[in-house]
Amino acid sequence: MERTLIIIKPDGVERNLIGPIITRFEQRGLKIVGMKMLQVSDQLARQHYAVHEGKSFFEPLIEYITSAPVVVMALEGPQAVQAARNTIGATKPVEATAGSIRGDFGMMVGRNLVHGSDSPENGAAEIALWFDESELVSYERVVDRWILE
Ligand code: DAT
Ligand code: MG
Repeated sequence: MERTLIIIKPDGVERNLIGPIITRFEQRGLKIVGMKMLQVSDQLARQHYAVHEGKSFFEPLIEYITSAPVVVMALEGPQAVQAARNTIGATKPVEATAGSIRGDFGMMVGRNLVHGSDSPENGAAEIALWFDESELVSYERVVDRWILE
């Protein structure tokens, strides 16, 4: 089963959107297998966004993600990465489809509310970066037979 790392970024937390954002993923049928709130360190932020190092938006991005607490989740499901990214919407909120999180709640790329891993490999790597194995759970949901065929 595929896993993806979701981050509710500082604007999502500060704007009281933790609940509405989690609801989108829960309603979709993705299973939460890890969840916590933390203040991101400068070091963790730079590790997480290492692929963007050197780009013009890198330093503002580090400042943004470390500016207030975040909520991180590990979500599981078939094609969890793609499902979550569709629920999140396009990187630039003005280009995100209405009905997606960014399309419904966002205006600007530097305040786009949520992170989602972009491949199954990065999903696994990002979950390993943000979570200790002991913080992840494995459980059966009774409703799964009504969500997964
Ligand atoms: P995504 O978060 O949709 O996976 P990404 O991995 O390309 O997007 O970039 C990571 C974050 O960096 C993104 O959520 C917001 C910021 N960012 C990306 N492209 C940007 C740009 N052209 N200008 C400003 N910020 C940008
Ligand atoms: Mg990305």
